[in-house]
Amino acid sequence: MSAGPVIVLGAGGHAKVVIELLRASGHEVFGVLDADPAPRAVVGAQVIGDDSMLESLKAQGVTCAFIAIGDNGLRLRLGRKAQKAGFTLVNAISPAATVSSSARLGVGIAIMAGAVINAETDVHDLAIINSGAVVDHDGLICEAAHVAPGCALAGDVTVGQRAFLGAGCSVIPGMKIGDDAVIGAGACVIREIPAGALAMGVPARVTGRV
Ligand code: JB2
Repeated sequence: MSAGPVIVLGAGGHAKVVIELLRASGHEVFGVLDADPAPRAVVGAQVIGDDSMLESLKAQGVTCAFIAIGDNGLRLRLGRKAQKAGFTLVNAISPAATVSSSARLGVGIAIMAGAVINAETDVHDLAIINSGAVVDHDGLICEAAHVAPGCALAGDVTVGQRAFLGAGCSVIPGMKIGDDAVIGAGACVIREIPAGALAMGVPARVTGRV
């Protein structure tokens, strides 16, 4: 499955995982752009410059991009910027992930190995469903949210835009986690979490604002 070569934005830890994922899902990685343009390899893909190269890449026929940056707000901004510049955001979905045929996926999404997306779940643009995370039926993962490794979301859970669920969180059915909320690793969410709240613990309690 190749929509043409893909330029990856970001050369950090997340990019390592994403580049391997793109290759495993049949994409050719053209190269990497980073805020630090110093030439170097990221799991075998070359850093070729910074984001100012986007226009010249399009002229070379590179029209697909992937934003491989963990920061949710920055990933969303760069994704929209790349789309405005005429790039198609591809998805990076591990062949070792299980995605229901009734799930609805946006663009620019990473779904890592071992993740499970169950029936009639929506995953919006630029979200990350990290390794081994489970999103049960009727979930709603909004734009640029990140569900970290090993999270377990029961049915009908909403994760707001740019929200972050730390590694190993669990969430009981029907809960809503607001936009930009941050849930600490290992927390168990049994009440709704307001937008912009920081919550942690078992059961999760709001301890502040992000
Ligand atoms: O505007 C930008 C920009 N700003 C920062 N454009 C481009 N093209 N690149 C940018 N960067 C680059 O993103 C930084 O120079 C740096 O190389 C990279 C971020 O790397 P870092 O290793 O700090 O974070 P990450 O986003 O790759 O990974 C985080 O998120 C993942 C989901 C880490 O927390 C990981 O552990 C986590 N798995």
